[in-house]
Amino acid sequence: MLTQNLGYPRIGGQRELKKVCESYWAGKTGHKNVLTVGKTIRHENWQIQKDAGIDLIPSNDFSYYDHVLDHSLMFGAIPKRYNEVILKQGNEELDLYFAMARGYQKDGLDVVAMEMTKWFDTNYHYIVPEFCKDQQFKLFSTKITNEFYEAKQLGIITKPVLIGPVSYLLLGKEKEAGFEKIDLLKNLLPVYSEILTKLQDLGAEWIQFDEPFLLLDLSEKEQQAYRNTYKQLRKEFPRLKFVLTTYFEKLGNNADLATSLPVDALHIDLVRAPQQLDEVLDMLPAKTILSLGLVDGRNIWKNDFEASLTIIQKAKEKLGDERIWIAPSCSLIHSPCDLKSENNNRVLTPEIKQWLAFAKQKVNEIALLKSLSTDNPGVGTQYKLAENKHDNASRKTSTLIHNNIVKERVASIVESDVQRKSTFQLRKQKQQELLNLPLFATTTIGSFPQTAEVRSWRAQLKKGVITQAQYDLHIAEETEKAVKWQEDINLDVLVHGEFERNDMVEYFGEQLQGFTFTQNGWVQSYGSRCVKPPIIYGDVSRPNAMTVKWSAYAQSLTDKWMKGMLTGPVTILQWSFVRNDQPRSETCTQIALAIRDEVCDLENAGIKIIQIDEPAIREGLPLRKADWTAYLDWAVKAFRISASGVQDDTQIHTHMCYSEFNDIIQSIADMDADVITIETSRSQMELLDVFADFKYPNEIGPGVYDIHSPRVPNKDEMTYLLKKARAVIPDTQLWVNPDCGLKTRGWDETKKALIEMVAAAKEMRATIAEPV
Ligand code: THG
Ligand code: ZN
Repeated sequence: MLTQNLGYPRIGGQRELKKVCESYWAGKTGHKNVLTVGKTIRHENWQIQKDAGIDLIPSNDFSYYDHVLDHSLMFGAIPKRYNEVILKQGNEELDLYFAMARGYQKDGLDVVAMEMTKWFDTNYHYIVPEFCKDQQFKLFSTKITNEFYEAKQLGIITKPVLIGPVSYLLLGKEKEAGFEKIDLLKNLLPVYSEILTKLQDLGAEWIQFDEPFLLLDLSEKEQQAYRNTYKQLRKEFPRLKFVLTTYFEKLGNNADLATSLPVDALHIDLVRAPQQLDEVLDMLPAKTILSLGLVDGRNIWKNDFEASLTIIQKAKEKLGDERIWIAPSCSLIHSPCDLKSENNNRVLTPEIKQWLAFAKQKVNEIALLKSLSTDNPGVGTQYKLAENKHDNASRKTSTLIHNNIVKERVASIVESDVQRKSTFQLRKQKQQELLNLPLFATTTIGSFPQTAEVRSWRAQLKKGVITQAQYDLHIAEETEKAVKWQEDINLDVLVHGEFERNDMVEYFGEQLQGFTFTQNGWVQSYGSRCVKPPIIYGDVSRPNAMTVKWSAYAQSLTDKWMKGMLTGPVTILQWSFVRNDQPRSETCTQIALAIRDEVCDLENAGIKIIQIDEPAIREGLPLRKADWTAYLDWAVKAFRISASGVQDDTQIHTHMCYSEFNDIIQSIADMDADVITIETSRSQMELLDVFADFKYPNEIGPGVYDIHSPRVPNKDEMTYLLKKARAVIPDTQLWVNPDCGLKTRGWDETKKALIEMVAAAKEMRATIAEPV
């Protein structure tokens, strides 16, 4: 029996990689420094895993920005627009790499970044490979062999990790018509062969091929691609050993396919899909090793050793000790680094802390499970088992977790709690009477720039350098400035700016019962950007109003309408570490009730426009279509519970910022928000067609400019987009707003852009007054 890990967090225990990269991008440090920090992190990670006793330690799981982008660079899949970046004197491979990730604006060049999108149903984002019709591949970056060699010099024979050829292609995007990306396999496979040859020559024994697409619905052609690919690689490399890794779902109807591929080991996710064990055990070919993904790579709960040992025992009986591996369910990049960094008992209490395991603890769990599976585990090991039983039992019986009032409230939800009092048509009339907004009403999505100064107040408050009262005063002044400025430029519906908030989920987590949070539990979201997901450990309730104070204060500063800003239940769920002792739908409903109370409190405080953001509703969609309906049912219901406590004349907004609505438009309509604002500018309003074709009945604010770039759009660009919008959606349904919140932007560009946006809306209104 061996243990393996599939990937280790690469941001560094103190986010060293983030810090050095951002400092490099700001021109404050040299590229050598970035490479040095990277090397230090790799060495530390390997050492941690070696010390824990992991047998197969991964390499090439490290990345300076994103591992999918690493592969594009490795295969030379570099879009032509970066040619000039490559040629610029003094540019390193790292500069090209970052240019692909982030765009390149210097030396008189202006090259846009590659697209970024969600990694399956996680909060990790990858850089989408771009393929053209005659796409060629050739070995470009040798990072994978360098890192293998680097570890070998430290005395560790690692298991290099590659995204499998089929998944790599399926992750990409066809940038022109006339071909199918999967047809590029024949061009791509020779580069895999070249890499495998080099790795074999350097002494690699095992190669990990990540093939997460084996968990999705596959076409006949894609299935055939799998068969051909692994048949060919097997034939070319009879001596190398392959482990094929699948994660995030059950193999389901691809189990036949996956178990028939000629590999030496197959990894399956038994945390997400424990039910697949029996089936896979039955189907596995006679010599194939089964890697049991038992330790949850996507959550922070301690493993339940007893339960895991039962599974291991079962697999052992069927396959024998030699054909069993123990592993995390997926790569640990979705886990925070080290629980030991949590040393503030007031932030994370010792009682809760004993229930948790972060990446460093998880690799130890994997090694311990192996020791416990031997026939005669030592006394020390047995003690660890007892300790684990105790910790898990203490979680099950803790008084912190259960709140009967919450459970009863969930149980007593009735149909009327899930529905607004009247139909949208009636609500629209009443809202129009009360709000009296113009056509093409202007608003923003909620956040204004989180400047270094605003962040520094929060840091000073945490350190005790300033008092709560001083902090509140700063926030009040910043809010007042933002409100006055919005009045000055004549926006119709104002926002308070969210200066008091860190992250849109963390802020609510900190104020809800049943949630706790960490000081240093960072997880990579994209590139150098990280998030610190709250931990939902118990029944969720809202002891006090969370946002009323700042919203009511902002409303008191103006005669215009102030929009209240909340994060929706599905997004709070999706971006937190969620308890695993009850269905996610149950936890989501509890959050929905808490948000519903907040919505009602805002209304009572005179806030008549309330936005409930749900940017993550699509990301939570199950990977298999067959599971969509069940998810959408409870997710939409949760939103409706949160939104339905108000009077007809209170206007509920929602916001989403992912570009694919085609497949869930019915569910979006079922959410029944009075207004939805969405990201559309980058697709030049094409996205609106879905709403038009569907005859979406409620109001829509299609984003008229992209907030992800510092570039300031002008009025004409925005009227152009608005005219495109009015061609498919009636004027009476349209709002005018940016694509998303403005917290990552600077004030200067924000002000200029919004002034242009208001001018565009005015121009649109003027065209209505004209006789046709
Ligand atoms: N919050 C959470 N998840 C998210 C987003 C979010 N997932 C999708 C999308 N937005 C990802 N985008 C970002 C954008 C910015 C940051 C993180 C994810 C970010 N993080 C700070 C950093 O790394 O410097 C963290 C510092 C802080 O929290 O103050 O800027 O908005 N949960
Ligand atoms: Zn958004």
